[in-house]
Amino acid sequence: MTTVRNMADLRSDFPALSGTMRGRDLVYFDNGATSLKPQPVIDALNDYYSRYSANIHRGVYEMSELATAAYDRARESIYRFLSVDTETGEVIFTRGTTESVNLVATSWAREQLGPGDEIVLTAMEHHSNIVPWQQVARRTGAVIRYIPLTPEGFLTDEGITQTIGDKTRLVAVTGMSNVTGYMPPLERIIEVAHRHGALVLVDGAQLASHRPVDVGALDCDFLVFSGHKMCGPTGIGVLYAKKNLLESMEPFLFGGDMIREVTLEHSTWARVPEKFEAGTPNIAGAIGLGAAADYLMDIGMERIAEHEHRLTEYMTTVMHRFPFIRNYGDQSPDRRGGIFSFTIDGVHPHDVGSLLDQQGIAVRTGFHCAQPLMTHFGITGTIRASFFLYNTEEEIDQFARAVERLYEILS
Ligand code: 7TS
Repeated sequence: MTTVRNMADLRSDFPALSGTMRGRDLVYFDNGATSLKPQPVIDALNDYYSRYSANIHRGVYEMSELATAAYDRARESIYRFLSVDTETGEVIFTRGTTESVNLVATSWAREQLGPGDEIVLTAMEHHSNIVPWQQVARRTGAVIRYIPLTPEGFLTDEGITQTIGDKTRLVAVTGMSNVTGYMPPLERIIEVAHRHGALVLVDGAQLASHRPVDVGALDCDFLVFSGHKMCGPTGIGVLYAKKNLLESMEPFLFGGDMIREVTLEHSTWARVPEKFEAGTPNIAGAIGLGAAADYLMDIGMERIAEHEHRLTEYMTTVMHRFPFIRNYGDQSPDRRGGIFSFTIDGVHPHDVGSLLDQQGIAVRTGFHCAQPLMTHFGITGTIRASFFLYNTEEEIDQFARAVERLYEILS
């Protein structure tokens, strides 16, 4: 474990931050899309590829044993990251959030749901937490219901308790909106769902990288997230699930490594988690993700959350000085992650994004894979600045100056 480090010193861990974009010092405000990678993660990948890039679970030689041990250690890092009780919960490595949702949709929902059963979602979900459930509904006859949103894009207790009922079998909800940063009251949703005998899947794609998550305390049945948004590599992610569910579920993919015994006629499955990790997994990705989780835990997720909280408050103060911007999902700070989405009167978000790019500032513009939420707000897109541990108030000042200048040019 490292000693407590000054947040400002952490910037030197991220090689990309000393680079430029369009000839300017990079200001990276697109962490909602993916995060930059710190040197320990790059080193872990490099180490695997240069020293022991053997396959796992099959070698009788040292290099393969090293790779297997590193892969297993990576899973243990995720256990610690999520405070998993391994008696009752398990972590499956997948390609990312999207694949994890599809795994649950295919292996649990398609098998378990029938006509009239209800799947409860919200209209603020990322498409990857809507489209797979639409497919489940189409194939099983299950019905999708949405917890209503307030005009600001929030949930109310009334909406939650009136939408989740005895027909609900699954509630799938984001832990943090990737558009507004709004964090739904997960504890309450889980309590209400469980009271009605329904399971809960939390889309942690934004939450897990920015807030401490304790799956035992939360008591969610499934939690999904991606490595690349939390300082890890692309192509690797996690499905956490309660063990009894995974044991009763059908495998998602079939092939090598997930079997116990194969005959010409039939096959039996390995134990969880191998049952859900068919084929050669993303070994390097898992090792990199384990290093990312260790890195974040060394800094402390609470500290990261506090830092982003300060940045978001500062951003709100600075940006609300401009009468020409409209901020979406502005809310009480305790329900808000490090995301600031806005539009500028009379200006297309893409034009803002392009001019910011010329200043070396990376943001995302558009509908952010959340078209139903855009429809709810009556807009086609926003400009989104999303923060992480390495962002600073100076960068926000620079951003605000750039927004002010471009408004003069574009309006
Ligand atoms: N759920 C949420 C809440 C997300 O923000 C994203 C990605 C996903 C699911 C899908 O994750 P993936 O790793 O499987 O693609 N969100 C974004 C974004 O906001 N900008 O780019 C990707």
